[in-house]
Amino acid sequence: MAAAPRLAQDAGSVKKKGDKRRSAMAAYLSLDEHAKATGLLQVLRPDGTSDEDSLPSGLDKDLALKMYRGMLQVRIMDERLMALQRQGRIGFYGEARGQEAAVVGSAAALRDGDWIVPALREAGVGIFRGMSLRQYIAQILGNASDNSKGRQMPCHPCDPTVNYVVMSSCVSTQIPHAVGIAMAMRLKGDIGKVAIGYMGDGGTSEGDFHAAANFAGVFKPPVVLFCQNNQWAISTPGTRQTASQTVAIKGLAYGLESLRVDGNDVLAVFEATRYACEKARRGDGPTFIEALTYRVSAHSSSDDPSRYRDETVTLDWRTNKDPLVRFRKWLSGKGWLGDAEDARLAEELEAEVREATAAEEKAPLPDVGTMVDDVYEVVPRHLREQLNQYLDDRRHQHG
Ligand SMILES: Cc1ncc(C[n+]2csc(CCOP(=O)(O)OP(=O)(O)O)c2C)c(N)n1
Ligand SMILES: [Mg+2]
Repeated sequence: MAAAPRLAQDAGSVKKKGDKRRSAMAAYLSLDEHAKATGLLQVLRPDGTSDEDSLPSGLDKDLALKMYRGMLQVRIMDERLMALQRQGRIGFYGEARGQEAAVVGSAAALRDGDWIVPALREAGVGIFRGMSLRQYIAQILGNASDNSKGRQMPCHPCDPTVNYVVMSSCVSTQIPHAVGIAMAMRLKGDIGKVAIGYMGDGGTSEGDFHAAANFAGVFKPPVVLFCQNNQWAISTPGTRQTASQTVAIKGLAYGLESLRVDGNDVLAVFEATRYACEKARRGDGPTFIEALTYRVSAHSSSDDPSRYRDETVTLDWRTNKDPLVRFRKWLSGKGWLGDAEDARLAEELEAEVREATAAEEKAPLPDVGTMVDDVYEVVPRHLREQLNQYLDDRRHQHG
């Protein structure tokens, strides 16, 4: 898997003769279950060209530019926040660099009211769906505006206004939650919405993934399981992660329709996720999606990948397979994005991150009293006593 990702099954090659108007997705869906889980859906060619009739239906300039903006925002936000970590202004950061197409393509297929159950690299999904940059940065700083009141390590945002659930650091524990949320929605008659549960390739080796996939297969709730296969789980490459032919194929054993898409092709990711979401909304059950991409950055600000992997491979993905470059070429080929507009957009997004950071760095830390909030309906006596003792000690120390 890691060493030699399977080459794209060009959508053109699976079209039948005289079937010119079939989209790449429609052609892909006509494959048998095994072929869908082992092939690779592509809409954009690696050089940023496409066949006009292979494009997602309803894709117009507004939507395409919105997706591009979302991808560029993730890129710029990650660069800026990683720089802040290096300056010692935040404690930890995990980038989604090189994975922006998987992040934003899937986010664009969701609707308001859907539930988003992320892993580490999906903050861009929350932001695309309406979580504010200020809230994301407030959480990273752990200040008083943070919805979690500074209790989580950085990069664990949440936002109830867009149903963006806080991630758990424990890999894959979120997948049963996503399936459970979908089952609960159905039980409550909350129909027409989906829960999407994200994970990495490493996450699919955890027992929780298998328990969740089993529940999804048996009970068929409106859930989409979405794996960003970036071919590394910290220092473990995909080849040591699993002996399965692909990640997607694991879903077949649980009775899940499983699709494998080029995760650096935002339109392929969008099409596959939209298909899975619409199917779930209709009550036709869950889908497992593997988006094949590459982690071109370190695992996190605490990691140095040059110690365990061949960085010439990374450089190839970074320079020749960048999802932003690929989509930008396609947009410019359509005449929808020029160099000047692109530069203006980047400036605007950089200013947004700078301003949000400056504002949130000025905010105070959460009040220490909030430490005992939210766990019990009424704060129990022993916690009140501990808090009071701490406040007394602090008063004595500081006079
Ligand atoms: C249950 C558990 N085991 C190990 C870890 C340490 N850990 C944190 S992230 C990670 C790798 C995750 O890899 P993957 O699922 O591929 O996601 P990626 O980081 O590549 O996006 C590991 C092993 C953990 N957080 N939780
Ligand atoms: Mg991974």
